[in-house]
Amino acid sequence: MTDLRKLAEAVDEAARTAVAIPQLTSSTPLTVEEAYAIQALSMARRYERGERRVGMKMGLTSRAKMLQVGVAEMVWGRLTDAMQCEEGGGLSFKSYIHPRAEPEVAFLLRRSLAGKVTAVEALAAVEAVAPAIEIIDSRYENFKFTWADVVADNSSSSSFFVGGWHPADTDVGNLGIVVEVDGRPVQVGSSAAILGHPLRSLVTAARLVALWGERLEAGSIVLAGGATAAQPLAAGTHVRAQVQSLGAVSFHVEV
Ligand code: OOG
Ligand code: MG
Repeated sequence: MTDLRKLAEAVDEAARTAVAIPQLTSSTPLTVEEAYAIQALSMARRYERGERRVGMKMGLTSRAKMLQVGVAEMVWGRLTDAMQCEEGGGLSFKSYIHPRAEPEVAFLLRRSLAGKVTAVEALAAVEAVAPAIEIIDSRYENFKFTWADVVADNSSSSSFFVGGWHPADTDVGNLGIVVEVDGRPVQVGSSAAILGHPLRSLVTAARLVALWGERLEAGSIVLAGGATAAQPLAAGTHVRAQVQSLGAVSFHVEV
């Protein structure tokens, strides 16, 4: 029988020490169900170290993202307080393996959500919306993985920045997005790239977590998924994502 606990320890240690590992599936065939069990076990190790769950992230909700990593299925992962970085602050490059930044839309929930919900119900559960940047850092060598591998690895999530919150009725349907590195535009897109509308990602998030007996908690943050391809980071650079109507979110990569 596959020892899921050992595999959870391997991805957790890779994340903790910033040392890449071979894909789990290169030595162990895994179903996506097993992969989500590994993710839960590896995140449990973080909670034991004192981290607190603050939300969830959706991933591979845009074509740009799916094409970049070669996985055509949506994924989700768990966010903890230790993963949230101060907007405008620094990111320690050496704490990551091969970090990338991607522009996202964040939802703050005022009511819990789970299972099959309509877009109207999902919107009614939203307290506020904000521009965000997720730092993804696959724990696998060469940033290469299968669907099961990436799920087991908490869907590559490693850190995130959230900009200023705006009222829930702010339309996030088709907002222009520009990611800049040192003032140069490097990625350009629209929030409509996220399943046609980021709210659809929230609807999907509620459905997917329920399959694993979870719900999106009141007070938690949900990241809708990258709207453009993710930008590889270099030490010493300044990264800024500008989202129309929502403002900017930025950080600098420390050497
Ligand atoms: C997988 C995680 C995808 C997103 O926003 O699409 C993701 C990856 O690209 O490594 O976070
Ligand atoms: Mg993401």
